[in-house]
Amino acid sequence: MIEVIKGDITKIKVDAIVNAANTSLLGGSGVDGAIHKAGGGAILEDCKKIRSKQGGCKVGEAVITTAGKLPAKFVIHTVGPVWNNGNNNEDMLLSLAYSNSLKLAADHNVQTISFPNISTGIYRFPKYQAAKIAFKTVTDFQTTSDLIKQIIFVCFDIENYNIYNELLKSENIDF
Ligand code: AR6
Repeated sequence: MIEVIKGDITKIKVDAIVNAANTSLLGGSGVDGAIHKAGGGAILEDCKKIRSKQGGCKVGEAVITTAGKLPAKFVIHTVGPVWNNGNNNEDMLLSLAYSNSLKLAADHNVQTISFPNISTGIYRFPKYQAAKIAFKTVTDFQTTSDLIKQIIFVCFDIENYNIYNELLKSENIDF
């Protein structure tokens, strides 16, 4: 089941919260800052351990840590692409950020997962295009695996919320 809600992703109870991180895994602003702030230092500690093993996280890939004080079991940190005119594999890399997060979640028996609107803030990916990629990637995943029962798109800004609701309605026609 796909749901769309408006709000702060750090407040919603799920098995795994996805973070729109950067390749350093050392935190930042936007949703990354909010997740580290609300979750506490345990998340950064885990991120540092991953850094020392594999040197961060590449664009389109995902890693998993504790959720610290957040109402979740895990945080899945993925890195979306920086929008750069659309000629640098941005669409594919954004899709990979979603699909690799879902694969990692399924590997950890996650049944409920929440996603922010990856790359649509500081990384400037056009919102409508990003939302279409997010929907297509998660619906494709659901046709291949029923391990994850609930996928929640958590929109922070009204523009994304309106776009996601529009797509949710049109996607439902096809289901
Ligand atoms: N809950 C849900 N969504 C949020 C929240 C929140 N608390 N706060 C912001 N958003 P961004 P990016 C939305 O900029 O574009 C960081 O510094 C926001 O409205 O957080 O992938 C990282 O460290 C937007 O729709 O992530 C990277 O350096 C969406 O989250 C860089 O930003 C993504 O915006 C990643 O940039």
